[in-house]
Amino acid sequence: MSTFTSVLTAEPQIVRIRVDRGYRPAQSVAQANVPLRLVFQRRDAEHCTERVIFSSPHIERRLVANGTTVVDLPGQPPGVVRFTCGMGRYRGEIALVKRRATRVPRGWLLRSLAAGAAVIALLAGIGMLQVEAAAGVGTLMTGAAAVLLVESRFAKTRSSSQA
Ligand SMILES: [Cu+2]
Repeated sequence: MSTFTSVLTAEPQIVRIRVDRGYRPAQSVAQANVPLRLVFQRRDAEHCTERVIFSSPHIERRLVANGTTVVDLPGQPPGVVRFTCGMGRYRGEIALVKRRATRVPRGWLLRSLAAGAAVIALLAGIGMLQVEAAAGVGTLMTGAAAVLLVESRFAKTRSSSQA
């Protein structure tokens, strides 16, 4: 299904970060309260990036030069986890966000979008389309489309974490 049920499993979510005289991406978003697996792919052998230090939990790890190091973090409440290199020169952060509390079935959203389009077409057809009404329906449709977009992004995150 297209809901967030997969989040409830014990599987960690995975964020890949390339380390090459800095962190790419320097900013990531992950879900709060879900274990987080960071896969650092270090492409340099700089002394500077050898160690990575996290703000929460307060841990430090050594990153293999020109290799991959996995760092597992526990599920944590919403907030920002910051990490830096040993000297604090390179910085990165991961925003932990709450997943949507309610499940919104994709079918319902698609029907809402279709209904919104139908209403606009109907009102336009009988010459009653007011600017405000069109704006209101348009806003609702944009909102529904945004939810679909966010949902599919999370779905993508989940599926890539299975790889
Ligand atoms: Cu450094």
